[in-house]
Amino acid sequence: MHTLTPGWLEPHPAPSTPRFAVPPGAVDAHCHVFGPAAEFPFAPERKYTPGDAGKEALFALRDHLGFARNVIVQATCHGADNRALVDACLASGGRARGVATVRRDIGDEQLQSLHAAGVRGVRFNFVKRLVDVTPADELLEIATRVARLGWHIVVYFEAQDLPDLRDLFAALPTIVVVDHMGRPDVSKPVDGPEFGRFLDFMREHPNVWSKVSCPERLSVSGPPALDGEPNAYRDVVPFARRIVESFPDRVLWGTDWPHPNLKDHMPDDGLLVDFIPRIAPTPALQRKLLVENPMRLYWPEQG
Ligand code: 0GY
Repeated sequence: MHTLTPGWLEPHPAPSTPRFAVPPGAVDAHCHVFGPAAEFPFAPERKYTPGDAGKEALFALRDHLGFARNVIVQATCHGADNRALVDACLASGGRARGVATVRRDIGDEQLQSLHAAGVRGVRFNFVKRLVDVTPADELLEIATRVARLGWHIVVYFEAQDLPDLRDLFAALPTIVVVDHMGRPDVSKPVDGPEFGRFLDFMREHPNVWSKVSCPERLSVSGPPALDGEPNAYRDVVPFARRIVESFPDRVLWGTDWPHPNLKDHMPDDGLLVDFIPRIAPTPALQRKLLVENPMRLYWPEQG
């Protein structure tokens, strides 16, 4: 039995039914599975130890919130051991695709078998509290190999690190999907230089997409998505909405269930879904964000 990271918060036990009905075929394009550890042990090099959050609970949440599909993203607590992710994708009956973590020593046959399971991308994580640094030449080598499979790269970094990383990102030969808007400091102005740098980066690189996810992680002022709050995380809205309206064909949305490493509160996932029409205010934008864009990236054969 693992000892959980002190202060670890479990996902909301009874998420509300969203008031916002997601369009038919909607995709939750950012979520995770953790373990169960007895079957899929966590990686020795992990920086945190979560509670189990397995595929059954994820698929039950998908159905409760009204989503049709999931994109399951490998979390750092499982390192480059993608077994829990693969197991969940295979168990989903084609309703989940995956984003894996791989190292440069992975064989071509292993890559093929990840593809067969439904993996369509690899995640490079640059958040220092989550991972040790991987050298840029290793990342470029991996990106070149997975590009041949038609995969893309998902990158997770914090806003202040973009200037150091942008040359590497610009060299990636694939679509590049940025997690959680590049983690802007939402206490700064939406028209200020830091967020402007991110918008410029997207403008200059048509292969860069953004997940407009995780207001619960980015919000400074709240209020939290709890107790029926209809106006949660209002400081994040202008940032996400700006990206959705500027780049409507390059945005994705996800719950981030089971919300690793939150310290303050665990959001009601139903209220997180109610956040969507505030950042994508028209049915056309909602369809792009929740259906057309993720289908193009993860289920292109069904387009
Ligand atoms: C997220 C965010 C976090 C964790 C991970 O792979 C991970 O461990 O992504 C975080 O702690 O900010 O996207 O789930």
